[in-house]
Amino acid sequence: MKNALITGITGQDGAYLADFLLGKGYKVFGGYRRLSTPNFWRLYHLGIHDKVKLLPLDVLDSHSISEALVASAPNEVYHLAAQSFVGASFVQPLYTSDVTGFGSVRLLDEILKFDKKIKIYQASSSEMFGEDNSPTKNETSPFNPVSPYAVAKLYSYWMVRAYRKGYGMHATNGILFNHESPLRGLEFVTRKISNEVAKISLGLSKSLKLGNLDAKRDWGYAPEFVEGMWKMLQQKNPDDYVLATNETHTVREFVNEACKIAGISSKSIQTSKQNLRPIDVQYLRGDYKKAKRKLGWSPKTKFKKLVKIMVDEDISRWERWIKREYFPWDAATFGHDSIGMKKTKKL
Ligand code: NDP
Ligand code: GDR
Repeated sequence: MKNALITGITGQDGAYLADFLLGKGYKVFGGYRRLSTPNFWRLYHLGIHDKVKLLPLDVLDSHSISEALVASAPNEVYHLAAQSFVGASFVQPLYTSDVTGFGSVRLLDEILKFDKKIKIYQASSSEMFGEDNSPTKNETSPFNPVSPYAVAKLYSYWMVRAYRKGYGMHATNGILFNHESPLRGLEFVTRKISNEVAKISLGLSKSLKLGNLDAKRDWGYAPEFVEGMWKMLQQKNPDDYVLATNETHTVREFVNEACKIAGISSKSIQTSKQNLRPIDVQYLRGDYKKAKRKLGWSPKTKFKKLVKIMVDEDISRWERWIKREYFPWDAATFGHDSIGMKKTKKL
């Protein structure tokens, strides 16, 4: 039996990857950072909270990383932990550099000291390509990062390559384009849309305020992308791979499709300057030919199906909430301004 350590197991990808690896017979250890209120809803949602071994691991703290390595003795480490929200990286550039940039090096260095044969996956990002006019991006496309998040990710990307070449470590960069799901965090645009459109359709909200509606993204389905991460670490040699769908759509198209599915008018969608970034990547579309050729990986869920999965699930959750059903889910504790919330009894 193989052991896997996932940093950032409480996030979208961490939860899906844990589920996938359990299905492959792995013993799964998950690093989480201590919060005042634990954030395990995704693991409960997938029914795997008691199947994974949770270990305190904050990438700002090398000691906690080395303790987690000793406790898990991993064959494979999936490094997913990050300050992953591009918008927040403009407000917290130093913190983002520390967590998303230096955090990876703390991990690489502890692995080098502990056992350099451990295979490592680094969660690199399409955001690293930044502003560039080429129609699609692959593993050889130039990087031109424009956000503090992307700069921090690019630093980690190069450090992974330096440790790979310098110390012969099996360290791989997965350059993943946006991938979404009903487990996506509420601040990211797809889930913000699916959640609010679901509420509007049930009379629980009146409007949705967004930012740049013209931005284009290559959106895939997260459970398929975590399988790609695993495939990368099953290769004899480490390398870098793009995972994407090779389709691109505007935020506006996502809104329109979501409204159509929920049966509401897209007139209730507004834009607000508050949701604009100082600079935004306008266009992203990935070329996953290398992953297809070498890993046998291809995306199955495309744009319309993805939007439907997300909107249907958020409508179903809010319907259950209206019926006073309690289950693990983020949105119920997120906004307190909905009409439905006022109906709840005070504790
Ligand atoms: P999430 O934001 O859902 O998850 C991020 C995880 O990192 C959470 O578990 C979070 O914990 C954890 N984390 C944050 N700070 C620390 C810290 N200081 N120490 C330890 N853990 C920490 O991201 P995703 O699951 O969507 O993405 C996974 C990774 O892939 C990230 O690195 C992201 O940047 C990258 N990526 C994501 C893409 C996507 O489209 N989803 C595309 C390309 C790259 P907590 O729950 O406590 O906040
Ligand atoms: P992104 O995802 O920045 O691509 O990073 P996000 O969903 O935040 O934004 C996508 C695009 O939508 C535009 N947008 C808005 N975004 C948010 N969050 N909220 C809004 O109200 C809104 N209105 C318009 C954004 O400006 C942007 O153009 C994600 C993260 O998962 C990263 O960790 C990952 O590396 C990249 O995807 C690939």
